[in-house]
Amino acid sequence: MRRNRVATSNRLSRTFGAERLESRDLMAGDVSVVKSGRTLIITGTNAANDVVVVGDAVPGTFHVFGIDADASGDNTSLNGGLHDFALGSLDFTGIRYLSVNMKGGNDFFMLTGVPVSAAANRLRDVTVDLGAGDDVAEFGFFQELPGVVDAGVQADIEAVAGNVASYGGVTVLGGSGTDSVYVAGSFVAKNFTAVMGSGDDAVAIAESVFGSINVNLEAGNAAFAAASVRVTGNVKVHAGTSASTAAVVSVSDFDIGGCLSISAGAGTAVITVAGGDVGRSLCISTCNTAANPAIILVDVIDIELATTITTCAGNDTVDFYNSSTDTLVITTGAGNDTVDIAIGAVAVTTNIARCAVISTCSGEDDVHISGDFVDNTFFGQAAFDKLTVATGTQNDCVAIGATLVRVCAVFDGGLGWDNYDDNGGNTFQGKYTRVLFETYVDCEEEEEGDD
Ligand SMILES: [Ca+2]
Ligand SMILES: [Ca+2]
Repeated sequence: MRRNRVATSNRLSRTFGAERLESRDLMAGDVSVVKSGRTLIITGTNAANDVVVVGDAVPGTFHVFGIDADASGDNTSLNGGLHDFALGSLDFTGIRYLSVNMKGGNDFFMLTGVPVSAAANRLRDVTVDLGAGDDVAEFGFFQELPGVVDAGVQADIEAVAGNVASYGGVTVLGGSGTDSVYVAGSFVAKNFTAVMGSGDDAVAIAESVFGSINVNLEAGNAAFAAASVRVTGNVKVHAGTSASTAAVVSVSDFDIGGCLSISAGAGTAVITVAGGDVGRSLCISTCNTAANPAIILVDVIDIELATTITTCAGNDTVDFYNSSTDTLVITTGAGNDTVDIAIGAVAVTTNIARCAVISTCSGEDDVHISGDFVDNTFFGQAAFDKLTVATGTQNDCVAIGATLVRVCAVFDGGLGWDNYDDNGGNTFQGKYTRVLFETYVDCEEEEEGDD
């Protein structure tokens, strides 16, 4: 694929790149691109390599470019020659598998423009090992290309870019370093896997369809964002942070057929799951230490089976808003925790969970459960068949309003000086048990009085 369109606008940078060819050879080495059977094997060097692989309307045909993504002047060469967008790509046919090893250095790899195909020889598995160094990998179609700083190069890539369809799996290995993986406008029939290695890593997924997703951000600060995604099977995200690093995980606007499982390590965790359907179960867990809070928000989610939210030792916040599930188990560990279960802006009874167990362990904890309740008028009740709230040791507060419990309600204040606050609008049918609460007053007023 030769692109004369950009020759004029890119003349300066191309000339510059040509002049730097000798030093580039020394600095960047030379990327090997070979076909072995039906596999395209791309092997970088331990220097910074920038490679763009573009599919074709003809399934199995791929065009490989060596570019200069960071405008550093060291245009990556392929098989000993320059193949940037002005000079033209290295072309291959009959390819069904991509195997990429970028090795060390701060590398840039992009796969784009692999159209959906019904042909027998359409693209299957893709494996990209980014190796050591601070790397960027991109799959699909982007309005703006993360990691590409040269406007001319960006325009060249955009001119050939398109959605990516893989009928196998896509695997990315980040290795050490600060790595970023972006997926947009992509279809991955089987599993998308990212194992990001040490360093501060980020994985961002948008406007894409997957068989399943399995992301392990491993050590270092961890960021995962998925928006507008549809997944047939399970989504599993693990941010294995240490006590000195943080995890930020956001999943929004989604339809997941299987389980959504998010786990974070010992560090600070901010986990948001908003707007979507989970076909099976939702599981969120953190192992945060006492100094690190976990902040968890579940908002406008329909979970078919169980929801399990577990936090550890920090002062944690768990908000479960406008969502429904069969079984809801929220367990916050030690620390002063707040659990808020609420619905808003509804005029009907909303089933939050058939069975809910809220347990806050030690620490001075607050548990609030309410329907749509404003100024002594309740518009809708938050409904449960069975509801158990146990606040563990130390002085806790349980506040309930606009809530219907049909079968069995149990409130256990545990040891400590605990408050139970009835905000009105509650209906407790069947069995009702309230034990180990010393006072029945407005919790917030009581807390202010303590100050
Ligand atoms: Ca490299
Ligand atoms: Ca890396």
